[in-house]
Amino acid sequence: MTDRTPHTNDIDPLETAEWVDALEAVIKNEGMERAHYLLKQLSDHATRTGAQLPYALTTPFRNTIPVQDETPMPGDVFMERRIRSMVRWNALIMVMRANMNNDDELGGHISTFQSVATLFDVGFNHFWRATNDEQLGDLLYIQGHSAPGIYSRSFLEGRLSEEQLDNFRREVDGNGLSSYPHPWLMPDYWQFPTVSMGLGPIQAIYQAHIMRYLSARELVARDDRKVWAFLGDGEIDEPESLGAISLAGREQLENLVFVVNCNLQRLDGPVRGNGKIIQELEGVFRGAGWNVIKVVWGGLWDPLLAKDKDGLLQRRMDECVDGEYQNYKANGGAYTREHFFGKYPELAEMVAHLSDEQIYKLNRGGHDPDKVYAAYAEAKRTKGQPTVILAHTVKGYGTGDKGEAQMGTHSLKKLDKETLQAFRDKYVIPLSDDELESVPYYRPPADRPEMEYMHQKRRELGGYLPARIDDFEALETPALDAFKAQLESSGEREISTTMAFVRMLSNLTKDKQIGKRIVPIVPDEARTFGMEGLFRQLGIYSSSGQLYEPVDAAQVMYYKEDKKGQMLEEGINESGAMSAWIALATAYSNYRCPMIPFYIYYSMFGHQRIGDLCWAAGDIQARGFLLGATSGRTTLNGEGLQHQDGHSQILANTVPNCISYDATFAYEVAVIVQDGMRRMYQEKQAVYYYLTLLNENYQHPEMPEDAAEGIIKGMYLFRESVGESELRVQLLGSGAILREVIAAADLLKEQFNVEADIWAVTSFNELTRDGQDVERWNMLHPQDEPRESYVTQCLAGQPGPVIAATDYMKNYADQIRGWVPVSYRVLGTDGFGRSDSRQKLRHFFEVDRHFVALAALTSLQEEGRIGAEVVAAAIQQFGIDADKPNPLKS
Ligand SMILES: Cc1ncc(C[n+]2csc(CCOP(=O)(O)OP(=O)(O)O)c2C)c(N)n1
Ligand SMILES: [Mg+2]
Repeated sequence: MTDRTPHTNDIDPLETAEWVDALEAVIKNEGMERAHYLLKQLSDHATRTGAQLPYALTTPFRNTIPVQDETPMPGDVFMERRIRSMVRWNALIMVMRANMNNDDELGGHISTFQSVATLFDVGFNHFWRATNDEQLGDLLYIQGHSAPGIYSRSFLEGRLSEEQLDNFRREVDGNGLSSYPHPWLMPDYWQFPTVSMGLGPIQAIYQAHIMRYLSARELVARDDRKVWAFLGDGEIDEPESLGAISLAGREQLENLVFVVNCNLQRLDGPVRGNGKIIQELEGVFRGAGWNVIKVVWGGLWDPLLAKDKDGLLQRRMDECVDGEYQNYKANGGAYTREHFFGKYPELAEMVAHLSDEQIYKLNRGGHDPDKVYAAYAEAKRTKGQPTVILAHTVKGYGTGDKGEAQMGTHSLKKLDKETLQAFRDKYVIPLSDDELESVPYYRPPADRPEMEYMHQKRRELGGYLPARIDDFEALETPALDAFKAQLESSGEREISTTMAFVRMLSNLTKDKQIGKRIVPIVPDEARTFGMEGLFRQLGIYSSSGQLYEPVDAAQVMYYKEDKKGQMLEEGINESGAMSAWIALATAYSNYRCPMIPFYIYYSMFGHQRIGDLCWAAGDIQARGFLLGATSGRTTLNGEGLQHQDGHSQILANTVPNCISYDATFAYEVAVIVQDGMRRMYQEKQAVYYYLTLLNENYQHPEMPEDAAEGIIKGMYLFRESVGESELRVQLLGSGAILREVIAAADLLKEQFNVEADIWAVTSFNELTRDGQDVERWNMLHPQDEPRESYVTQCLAGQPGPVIAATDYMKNYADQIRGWVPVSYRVLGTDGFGRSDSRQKLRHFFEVDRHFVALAALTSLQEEGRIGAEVVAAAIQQFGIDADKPNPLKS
């Protein structure tokens, strides 16, 4: 198909034709490869002579795979169409039923699945293997709001009942179906939470990356398993969708396939009304090194394109913008004849023999199973590159003039009677008009050929999908004495909890049972945390090994990249590192190979920066450790407002199955990590851990006897007062501020004759969860002996008021107020951080030893144990400016 269209800027059309003819002759006689070579030579030559070549990352708006190269679909097209029609039907009906005859406003989506149905169907029938005892299956990231269609297929397969379909979005009473893919709610079914737009694509990329990592380390066999991710074209605007595609290109992740459902619309309107999303994405993905397969036109266009000798039809296809393409589908055949073909008389002539109906039916590639099959087959064959399939579809396909390509189609929840009838007719569902009154599902008897065909296809592919493996073989995790070094005093040596942790981690990698399963992950901060020793010890995973001699090769701890590297260095990319962590933290399910990932990062760039991934990690039942290093608003001293974290603990507690701790001493870190491994990998509890680490160096005492249980529960008596004084207080502290609390206790004793018991609180969050649980139980069991929260158990009967101080917002410690049996006063670091010394910052935020002591004296004054003048004197003595501004407002 030579483009002989006269271009206005063509000063010598004859010469142009000669060049084009010459190229055609080469293609015909010597093949495409030779043509490529010659063009490359011409291009190189032109560049050498200084010519500015036109820059083209995109190809014309048509299918990448020429008709003659399409791999033919092996199945029974008619059978598959009937199956697909039934899937479409039940998907529509379940959403309609969820929104009929009730005021529950349950929602659901019709139009998305109707646009993507063929793309799923071809995959389910021909490509996607399930996991079973013999094989690990392909991994599917399903476009979240197309879930009704996936349920619908499972219903036809007999995996879901009619009652379950009726319970779509009715989950509370059990036996319901979740609105979107949520492994937490359907642990045997959904594998990946995708509905928060953008999280599916980035997780899929890192899943494919981790798949390669695990096989490079010989933990899981490398086979031709693939990760398939379905995305909306609107979803592509999320930074997470495109932000990591260059990694996939660079790492040559041939085990990754993106399918972008380009129905040209998002929720409010067109994705690119004034442009072409498919063309834009072609350029973007090609630039990132992907194999791009455009599936733009269906087979009904093939005869027309074959007739397009002068390229005019192609030109028309190229010049139309997406807003116009939406119009053609919304307004039908006559409109398309007039506005699309009618622009050029030659094109109008070309379709003169077609009826309006036939013009309307000229289909888009994503609705043509043959074109889709050819694209999938090509993706499956592709080596050395990830593949993106850009499939042109129609949003609300089949829903008539109420839904198809309409602006508001995303929110369509029901069809009127006539439209439903038309939908039934279009898809030949054997239900009468009368039967339609009850908006019924349709499932033929099991012995019908369609049913047998569908089961047969899945048998060939190893079982049904989606399916998630919930169980795994428990690991033998180390006992506490494996961490002997951390349980002992550090003596004179001053270290940080980060250093203590890194030492533990290093030792864990040498553990005979679980060493190889440990994966340290960093986003370009290993040196910050003193982890550079691990570079050499473990090697940094790199699919290409190390192709250069590192500049520090002569040093002991040189920067060692290695094909079998154990450590993951993901660069300045917290979302990517977190996605890698999630893939490893769910390897127990997706690879049947439990891994123990430790992702360590600047705590401020964790829950705050990538909170939605942390939330998804809860949903997906990730098991592993997140380490928020350089934490504490006043403990990370120099860095300032954007770095000083005084709230990640609060954010961590928003994830229901995230267990969070703010440790002070090395032995606490050891107890928490040891117990975490036991709970997650031995007891198989569906939780993950968040632990804050500090960069302040100090001496660490030996673990007090019997402290372990309290460390895990959230608090333990660190030091009991032994003095005789009548004036007594209970001091609570966590993280670095526990040390200020200890200093305050000494101050109180020496200068004010106040005795203090000191409680180390490792987790106000865990204490709160326990307290709330107990309170709830008591409310529901009024006639039973009330239970007592752990906080109350610890503090009841202890003399004096209670004062807590942490390096976090006051809310953090304040949460336990309800279970503190006496007066309770809380200090914390509300407000924006800033750079200065720790001492100055702790004074500024009012959490240093002086403020702790002042708070204790104030509480004693309130109880009438000391006079106001004692407190006033203390303020003066501590050099506190009583009129200093509130740090919250400074
Ligand atoms: C992060 C995020 N923002 C917003 C939404 C709400 N939302 C759900 S679907 C949708 C439109 C999706 O359009 P597209 O990706 O093109 O999918 P289509 O339905 O067209 O296939 C929006 C905005 C969401 N789920 N997640
Ligand atoms: Mg869309």
